[in-house]
Amino acid sequence: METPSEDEAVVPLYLGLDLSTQQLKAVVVDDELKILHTASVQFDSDLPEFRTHGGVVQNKLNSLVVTTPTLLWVKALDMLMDRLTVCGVEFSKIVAISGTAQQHGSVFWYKGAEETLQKLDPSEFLHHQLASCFSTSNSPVWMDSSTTVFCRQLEESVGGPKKLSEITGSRAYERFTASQIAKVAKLNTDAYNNTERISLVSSFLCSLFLGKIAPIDYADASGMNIMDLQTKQWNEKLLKVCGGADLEEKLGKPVVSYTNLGDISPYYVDRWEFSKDCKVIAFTGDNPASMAGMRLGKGWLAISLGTSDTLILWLNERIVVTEGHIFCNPVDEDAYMGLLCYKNGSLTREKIRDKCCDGSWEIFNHLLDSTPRGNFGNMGFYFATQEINPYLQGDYRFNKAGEKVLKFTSLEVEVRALIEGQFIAKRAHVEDIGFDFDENTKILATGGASKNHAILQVMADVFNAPVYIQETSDSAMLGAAFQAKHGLHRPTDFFEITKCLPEPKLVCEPYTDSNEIYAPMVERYRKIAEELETLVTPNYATQ
Ligand code: XUL
Repeated sequence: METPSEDEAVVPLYLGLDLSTQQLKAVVVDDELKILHTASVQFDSDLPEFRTHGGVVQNKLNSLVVTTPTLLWVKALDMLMDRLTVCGVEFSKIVAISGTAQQHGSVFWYKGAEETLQKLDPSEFLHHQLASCFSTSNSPVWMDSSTTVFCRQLEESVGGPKKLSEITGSRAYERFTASQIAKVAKLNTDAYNNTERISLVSSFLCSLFLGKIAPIDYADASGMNIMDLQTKQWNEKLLKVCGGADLEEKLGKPVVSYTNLGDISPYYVDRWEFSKDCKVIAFTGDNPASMAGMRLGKGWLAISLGTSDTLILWLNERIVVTEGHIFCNPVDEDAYMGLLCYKNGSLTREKIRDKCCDGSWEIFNHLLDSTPRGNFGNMGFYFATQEINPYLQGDYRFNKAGEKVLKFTSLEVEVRALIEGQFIAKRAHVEDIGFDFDENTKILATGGASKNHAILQVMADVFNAPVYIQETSDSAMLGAAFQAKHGLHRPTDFFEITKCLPEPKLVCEPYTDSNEIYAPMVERYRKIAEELETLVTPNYATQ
């Protein structure tokens, strides 16, 4: 067999897309997963005709209703393809595509839409051809919280929130897709009846590349409140409550997250000169894709410190949780992932920084470093906005004797109480969601505050585990590109595919007595949270 000359040798490229709330982005990587090109389309500024703010439209009569015009996403893809061309991307070298999108949002395809997708004219823009393909012109997105009544119905239909969580991995949440579908079926019945298929935002974007309605992947399907995590099938009772007999058909059968779905639509071959052999790998939600992008394996826990703090972790087994979410694992179909979201992240940290340190992180870090681990037995929990887990708002301070106090004796005690309190609560929740802490536990810190060494040291101590950081940002988009290569090369394992990438960097290790100090404080937190929560009645509609 002749070896191809250098000119003939094809250098394979992979394309990863990310349809998030405010923008659509793409990355092209080479076979070593090195970034070659990126491009993006900002919804508010690049597509002002849709009049979105932060990529969404808040309903004027009911602020709980938050949507995005579906056609905006289609038009954004037309623009993104142009921008990738301008960057010099050689589409013909792309061998596989995958993608990710904001979770939970839904797209309602009008009758006949799949046929339109199959017969796209390469001389026309997508958004011209798909203009009448949606039975609801606005897609509900994850920021919508208007479906409380449907959430309660879902829970009641199976025997309560715990039972729903046992089946689907989460109790009912307004933003999850099942209650959103139930709302359309009940309140917009004509549109529902005229709907041929329902996609998640991820599988919708995938459909545009596949030229037919793409299946929903297991990981993103776990954010719907309708898939049985055990059997990975839609649950019959829940199908019935949400839509009725035909909902199963409208959703199609879910698939493993790294499924190779086949060849790209001829539209891209003719219009953008993609190879006709380019494969489309199932698209997934942004949190599962982030897990892939961070290459989070067994024993790893990712803590993202941003506007809202988010924890993602690898789970070998699933347990039933009433707080937090269990999803199917996007890179290993036999495993699971845990997701914990907190509303009080950096804004709450900044509030205490402003109050105690004149807005200076330098002073904040100095105060943090000048107090001992364990904070003389003082503990504080600060919820500037209504927290989901625990369901509390306000500031709660406790002294060594466990008495509630209005103020601490010094600013440094307040600063340490905030940071320790945030991590102590997270450690309790991580334990509750079934994560096994042992000597192999490692933490990957990401997000804005992951640059703050003093905060990371407290993280290492409270979790009694080493803390690492990684250079990469845009982990969801990169995860999609890695998944493109992974899906194409199955059965090779995901971590084998991505081992060419640099290892995360160790930044902090826990002191040897950390567990002795913090394990009892985690127990104290559990009791405090339980007592405080019994004093409030949750109004889940705000979540
Ligand atoms: C997770 C969630 C958000 C969206 C937005 O449950 O609602 O993280 O995925 O990107």
